[in-house]
Amino acid sequence: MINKIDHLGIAVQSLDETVKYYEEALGLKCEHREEVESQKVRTAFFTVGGTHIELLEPTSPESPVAKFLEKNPNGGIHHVAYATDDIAGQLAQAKNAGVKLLHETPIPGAHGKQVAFLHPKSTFGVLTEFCTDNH
Ligand code: CMX
Repeated sequence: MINKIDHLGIAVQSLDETVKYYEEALGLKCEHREEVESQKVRTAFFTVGGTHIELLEPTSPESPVAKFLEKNPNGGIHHVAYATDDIAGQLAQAKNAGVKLLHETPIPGAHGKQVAFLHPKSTFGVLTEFCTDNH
């Protein structure tokens, strides 16, 4: 079962510049920064209600986010992440429905969460993440 939208991932060219915008223009507070080695990104998190905004800056040209920014140089919404207590069950349900999985089993993400992605070509254009519900 999906419990809630955990976060929206937003690709950015500069974490520092974008954090400044979220803090100064929107009045939100950056609560957490973390580099996620496995995904080659630096992240910054904000909380809005029970949901988070995750800013993503690539740390390498091989990062999936670097490729996204090549195509979308202004940045933008990169993925929607759903919190669940059962990633394996959600992946199985999606696979049975004919969706292409990017991960057959979860991998480590930010905040010590396990994460797994569905290919945007089989989710009507939205890169979709399942993540554990522990934050
Ligand atoms: N949202 C929607 N569509 C996207 C997309 C995104 N974020 N990223 C790529 N696409 C589209 C491209 O525009 C392209 O479409 P066209 O063929 O119409 O041009 C197509 O997907 C490309 O597909 P591909 O060649 O199979 O894949 P890419 O090499 O471009 O990589 C993807 C795309 C989604 C497979 C890759 O980014 C990936 O594996 N992502 C999962 C992991 C991830 O994104 N990690 C970063 C965040 C980690 C975190 O939150 O900590």
